[in-house]
Amino acid sequence: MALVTRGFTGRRRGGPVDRLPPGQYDVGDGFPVLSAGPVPRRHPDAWDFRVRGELPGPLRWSWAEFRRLPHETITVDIHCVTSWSKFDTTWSGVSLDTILGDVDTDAEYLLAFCDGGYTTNLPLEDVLDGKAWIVDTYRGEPLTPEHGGPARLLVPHLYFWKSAKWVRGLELRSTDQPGFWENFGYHNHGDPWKEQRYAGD
Ligand SMILES: Nc1nc2c(c(=O)[nH]1)N[C@H]1C(S)=C(S)[C@@H](COP(=O)(O)O)O[C@H]1N2
Ligand SMILES: [Mo]
Repeated sequence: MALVTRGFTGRRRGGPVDRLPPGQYDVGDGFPVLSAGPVPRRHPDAWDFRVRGELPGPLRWSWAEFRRLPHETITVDIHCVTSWSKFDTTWSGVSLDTILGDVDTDAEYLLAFCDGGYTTNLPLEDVLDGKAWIVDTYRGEPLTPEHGGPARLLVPHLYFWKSAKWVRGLELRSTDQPGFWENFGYHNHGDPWKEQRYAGD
């Protein structure tokens, strides 16, 4: 990608300043690693992805089955609550519209669960209609363990703590249950454009 066009390629907004939510800075080419604990290392053969909770029966995909689901390539800006933002990150993965497309549910929320025990909660309306993916590829390469490989959730319109690394599944719920950081005082929703960093913001 040509560096000279950097910042002028935003689809939603015109220039780099307009792409930076309040209180954020552009981290540039760096890609910080932020994890609350050790990096779980799981071989894809021992990985599966599950949808459980409020649906007629649980769903499960092995790694091979997951890899065969239709993948999309997404280029998005990401925003960490610790104030770095990174423009034009390119991922490939399966839309949650695909994962949840045939699910008959009255649930309005989900709790993503992960290897290592991390969780994060989201309203379904924040993950449907092209807003969230389970990604297994970053810049054309398999997602590294540090950044959540074999697969992570990607919800780029919310602070990056909602993009759960090492994700193993989604629990569909009729009630909202705060996840790991949400229980530690971070905002329940986490919209960077509204600066929803901490509970009460
Ligand atoms: N499982 C898990 N997912 C996680 C985290 C974590 O500690 N564990 N940290 C979150 C936070 S706070 C951020 S900013 C991003 C960091 O992703 P990165 O390490 O790929 O930059 O992952 C999010 N997903
Ligand atoms: Mo974060």
